[in-house]
Amino acid sequence: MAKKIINEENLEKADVVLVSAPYEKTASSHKGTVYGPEKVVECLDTQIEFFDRKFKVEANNFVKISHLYLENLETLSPAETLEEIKSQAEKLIQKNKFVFLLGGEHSVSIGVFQALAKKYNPKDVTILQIDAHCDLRKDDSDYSDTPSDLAHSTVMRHASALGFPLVQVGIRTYSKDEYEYFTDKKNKVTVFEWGKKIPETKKILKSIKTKYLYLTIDVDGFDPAYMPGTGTPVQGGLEWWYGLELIEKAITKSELIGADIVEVSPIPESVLTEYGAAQLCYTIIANKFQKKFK
Ligand SMILES: [Mn+2]
Repeated sequence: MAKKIINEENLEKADVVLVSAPYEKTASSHKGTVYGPEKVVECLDTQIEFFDRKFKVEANNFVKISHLYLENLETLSPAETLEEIKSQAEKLIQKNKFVFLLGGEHSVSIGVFQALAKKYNPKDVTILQIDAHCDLRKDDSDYSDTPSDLAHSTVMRHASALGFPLVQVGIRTYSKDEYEYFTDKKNKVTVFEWGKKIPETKKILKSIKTKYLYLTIDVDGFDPAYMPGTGTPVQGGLEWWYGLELIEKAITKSELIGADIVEVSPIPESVLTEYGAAQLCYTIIANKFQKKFK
């Protein structure tokens, strides 16, 4: 049998569990993020090179990676979906598995945030978010006729309410309410906006002050040239190597306790987005588990 990146069938034996959450109930417009996880997993299975250029090893020889596909999420309500993700993540986290969530729309991350908040004090965990959007809305009443406080544009407001300090990178659009929220110091949100000038990575790293780190990557945080397949693209995002450098350095600075990649919405003309997401996923795992490479 040929080797695979997803190389461990038994979740109990895994170091990392990729959790596929194909869900997009509250997305601003149905753009196909429900197909994101299976395309990313397909790329991991068939496209991504095993050999890691930084560490000069085949990371999948050292790290056991399993896959858990959450079925039927589209038949559940938003609240039921988050409950399902939370309870699955909680079980894995209790068994000391590294949960790597693949979305789906960004709201799926809320379930993992809630699960992490049971094991860790949120004050000790910075959530580093790569995203074009703050996702700090209280609800989506300004653009939806059926408002929900579980919409993908509210995900980081939930994280903030749980007590996690937030560092947001790549931000280039926000509402008045979001602006008021993140400029209020007591909310512990540090925003690095993207524009003509971009901050040095060391400035971003300096704003991560906790022992632990969680990474949430909305692929629209990257420039659409690298990640074109996403529901709400915005011009002028993170350059690929900049993003990788930031991620690698952040993992070196604080202990990474979980990660997600969300809002992959595959488009027929290009596999760049799912390929990029799969490469990020494998690279993050390699950096996280680099001590095993001996
Ligand atoms: Mn976004």
